[in-house]
Amino acid sequence: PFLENVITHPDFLAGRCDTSFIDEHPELREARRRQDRGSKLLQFLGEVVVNGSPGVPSKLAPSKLREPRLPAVDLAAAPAKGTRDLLREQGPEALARWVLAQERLLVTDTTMRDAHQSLLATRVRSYDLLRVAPATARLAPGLFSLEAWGGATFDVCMRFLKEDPWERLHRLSEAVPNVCLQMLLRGSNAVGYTNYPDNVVEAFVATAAQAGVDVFRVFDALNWTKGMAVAMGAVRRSGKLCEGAMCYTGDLTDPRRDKYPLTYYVALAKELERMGAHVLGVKDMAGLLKPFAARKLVKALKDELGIPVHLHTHDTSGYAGATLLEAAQAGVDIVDAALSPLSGLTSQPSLDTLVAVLRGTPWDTGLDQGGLQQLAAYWETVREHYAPFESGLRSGTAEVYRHEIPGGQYSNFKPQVAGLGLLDRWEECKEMYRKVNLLFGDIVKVTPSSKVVGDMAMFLVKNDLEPEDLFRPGQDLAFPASVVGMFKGMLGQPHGGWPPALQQLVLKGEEPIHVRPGELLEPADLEAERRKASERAGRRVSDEQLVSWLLYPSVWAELERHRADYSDTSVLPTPHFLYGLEPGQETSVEIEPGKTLIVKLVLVGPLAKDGTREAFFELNGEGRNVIVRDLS
Ligand code: 3PY
Ligand code: ZN
Repeated sequence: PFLENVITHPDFLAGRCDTSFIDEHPELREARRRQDRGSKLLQFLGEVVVNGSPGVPSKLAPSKLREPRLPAVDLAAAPAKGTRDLLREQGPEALARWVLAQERLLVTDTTMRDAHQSLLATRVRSYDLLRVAPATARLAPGLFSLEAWGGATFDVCMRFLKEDPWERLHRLSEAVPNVCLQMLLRGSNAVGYTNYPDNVVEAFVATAAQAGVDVFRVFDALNWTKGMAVAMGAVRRSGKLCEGAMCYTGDLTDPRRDKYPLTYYVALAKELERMGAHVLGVKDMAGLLKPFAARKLVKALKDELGIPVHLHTHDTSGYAGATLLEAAQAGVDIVDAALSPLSGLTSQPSLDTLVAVLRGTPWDTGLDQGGLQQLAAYWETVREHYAPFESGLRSGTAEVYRHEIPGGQYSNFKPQVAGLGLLDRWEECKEMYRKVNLLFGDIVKVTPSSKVVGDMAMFLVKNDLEPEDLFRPGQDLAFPASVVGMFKGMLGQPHGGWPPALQQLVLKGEEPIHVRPGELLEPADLEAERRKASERAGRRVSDEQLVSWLLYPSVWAELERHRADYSDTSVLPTPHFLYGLEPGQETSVEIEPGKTLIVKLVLVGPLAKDGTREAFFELNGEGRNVIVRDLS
């Protein structure tokens, strides 16, 4: 079987005749493991049927879920050329010049990243993304980019979805050859919640660029440009497009909120341009940029910059559509939007609506309404599969201007609050988030600084404290570790510095740092780390796996264990991955192209004395049973 495995491997078929890929794919030697995939998947399904899927708050009946209808497109026909072709052929500067030369408004579709991060706790699986990706390439080739990677997806992919984010990226990259794939990169925090050594950030960027990311939107959680330099430099060296993003907070229409005036943003934008950004991103992560503020901001930026401006906002207020229109009229080059079934509320405004609204105007996007509609129909059904992850927010609300919680955090903050048993104090938690922001000196709140504000808010509510109680003599509080780290300077420096009294209180005499945390962190010893990860995995790990290990060692190790126990469960259709099967229900699982398993759950046996149950399946018509410990 080894030889057969080797000569049928895609790398071999693609003409790779050096044998190094054999070392990179030790599974070739594991004929028995491969043959076992069916049993492993049955074991997984049996466990989901008996105990539910970990991290899924409630169970839907999989037989009641509709099958998403894929757009009818001819996949044999090559997709029309797009921005990705331009980037590959002419490089990032040419792409940026091309953007500036477009009269139409260009659009980034965020459905595959921020939209589901903001509405469905980042839970959309590769299965659902990849099925529609080839149709997306053909129905919307005129998009500027598809935001499909980074942000919270990297972590959630491994931690909850038990899939490899790198595989997601490779397969998206294959499926969408024509439209730039965009990712969100948290500067020195990469796709994590803490500063990493510079060489880890550099390795991450180089690996992501090679695996298929074309546009890197780089930001810093405190708008501290020093914290962005390493990541931006790495992106530029990779030959991909560097979007340096500044985060928007405060309110440019309110003269009393004067900490972040127009001059602050213009200076920041010019600094990012000087640092080598090919495009300036305006990242309005909470949806605070009111329409008339957008007009003012975009106009000033277009007057002052020589690079394109790309606006990202959230529709939590319900008015983000107006913000996009004002921005378009003020000359913004690119805006973010999401296909309608995953738009609105804490997500981006509706892409299909934007296209319809601009039809026939000078900003006409040129995107095909019918094609977008077909894609939207698919996503409408997919969203139903993830109903337990909905945040419960039902309408746009001006409350966002008060609490300022980022859209991408909202759908996570609520489950965190629930996890602490504070859901009945949800209103108080949102209000405390606001108070903590003011306590911290009115800071930029975006991952990870937003998480710190959330942690502190939950800490105060849980302990029945108000911000002013912190300064009561005799209080000796153990602040959350994330709060201590941020006040120590481990996420960089905020505009205007930290409030000194609070900083002293939190640090309890410890000295804060003022340099870039990356200057103090020892570079990671990449080869020693590779050896450690390889030992864990029982094989030599690739560069990609090494990066996963460097960023999330225990989460990655747990994913490896999951794969060893259950094989690659990302092949399971979402209703079955999340909710199992019902007795009598049958499904087909394509475990690799052209190889399909037919799985039927026959019944689940009674609870045995040893606390287990037997689940009876049919696998390709043959009876199979698995034993599952009942955890209830
Ligand atoms: C992220 O960092 O994941 C965000 O979406 C920030 O807005
Ligand atoms: Zn966002």
